[in-house]
Amino acid sequence: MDENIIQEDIKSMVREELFSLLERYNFSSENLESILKWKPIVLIIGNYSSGKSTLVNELLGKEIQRTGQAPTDDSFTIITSPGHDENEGEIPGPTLINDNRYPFTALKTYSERLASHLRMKLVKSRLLENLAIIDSPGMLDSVTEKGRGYDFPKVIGDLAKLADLIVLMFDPHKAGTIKETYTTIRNTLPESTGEDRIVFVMSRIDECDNLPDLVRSYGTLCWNLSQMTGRKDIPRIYLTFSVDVARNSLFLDEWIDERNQLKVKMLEASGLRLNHILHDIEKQAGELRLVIQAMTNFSRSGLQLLKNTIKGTIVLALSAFFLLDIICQNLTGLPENTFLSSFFAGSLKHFHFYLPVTGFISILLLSGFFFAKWQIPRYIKKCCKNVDQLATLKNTYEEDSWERVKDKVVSLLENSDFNEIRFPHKENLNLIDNIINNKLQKYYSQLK
Ligand SMILES: Nc1nc2c(ncn2[C@@H]2O[C@H](COP(=O)(O)OP(=O)(O)OP(=O)(O)O)[C@@H](O)[C@H]2O)c(=O)[nH]1
Ligand SMILES: [Mg+2]
Repeated sequence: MDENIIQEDIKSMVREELFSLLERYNFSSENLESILKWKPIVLIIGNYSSGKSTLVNELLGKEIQRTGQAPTDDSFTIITSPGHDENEGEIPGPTLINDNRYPFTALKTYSERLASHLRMKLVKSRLLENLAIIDSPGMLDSVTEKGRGYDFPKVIGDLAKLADLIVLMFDPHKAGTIKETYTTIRNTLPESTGEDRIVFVMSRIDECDNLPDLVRSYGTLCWNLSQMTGRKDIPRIYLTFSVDVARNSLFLDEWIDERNQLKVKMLEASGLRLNHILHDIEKQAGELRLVIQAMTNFSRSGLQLLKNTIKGTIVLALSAFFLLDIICQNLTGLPENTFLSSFFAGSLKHFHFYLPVTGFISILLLSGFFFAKWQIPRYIKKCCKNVDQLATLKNTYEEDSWERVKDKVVSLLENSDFNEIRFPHKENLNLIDNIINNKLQKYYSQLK
């Protein structure tokens, strides 16, 4: 089936079925909405002067980005083609983050400094009709958040969530030793994207004087990467150089093809879009499911508590019905004839019901009051304290997801009352199970 049709189908399923569930359980739908609403994205990040902008220009066959030795560009530039009714030109950051047509509104939460270091360039190019490329400021060693004026790794993380492919560039001079690169690889990327969406590149290899020099740089990068990612295997690292600016070197012929393979990989990123969307939906739906499951367990035990209370109340109320007048008679001498003695004597009158019925109703009222004012708040408090007991976790993936969402469950519980216990969470659990087990699987099978 055509990928656009599948994407439209997924979009309407998510908007019609998943968003209302997300909202019900206090999840934001902004992340999913962002990836659903726009085109595929390739994000290029890496050391300053590693050749990011050179690669962009080469890919597009035009000098779109400024290049140069030393940190040249400290802005995020989103490059894509103009829409049907638009012209080539530039959209400044402040406009971009306020325009709902684009998936960058989440960047509003950062300081104005980011908006002034963000722009979109609209460039007519067939390659960009269904693709956007983000060129980013080079990663540096010495800056702090204060220096940049915004939380750089966090912005990279937010853009990485949107991106279908992330090209992470190094150069032989600084093979994985830059501090911001370290933070990004160690912390930011694992939280924002899957390993399969990252492409590692060592560019400017023509600057290695000879093959042993290249091997040393490659080895250093591999070692640094293994320290940063904690992975035991070495991911594929594209060894490339820009033919246009490369120095002449004898050994380059061997690697000339890698640049083309890298470019093809970047241009094919749009093909990864559906997989990315499905993966994000699955992750979000999985987290939502854990919350609904916890609320279902909360509801089930709460209803069990209600049942037990009702049972106890009925026993107590019946005891009060039959025994209250007997107790009163023993204590005060009144009434002269109790309900039971009149019943067995066959002289039952309506006034014999007064005390029993009063006792019965009083117990019902007291019990209702006790349940609402004491038992329910105590039960909710206990659930908040032992929130882990509400989870039903099948594997380590779910255990990790639970850690991310359990605060959400606590906050739902803290704001809950008896209505939350009676709410049919089980029905929502069936809905989310249907989305995860049937609908998403159907879409995955259409991709194959
Ligand atoms: N020899 C050689 N020089 C390159 C290569 N790629 C880029 N350069 C040069 O390296 C310098 C930095 O390239 P840029 O493309 O500006 O690097 P960047 O990663 O965008 O840098 P920032 O925007 O500052 O982070 C420029 O002078 C490029 O001409 C290459 O493969 N070989
Ligand atoms: Mg640049």
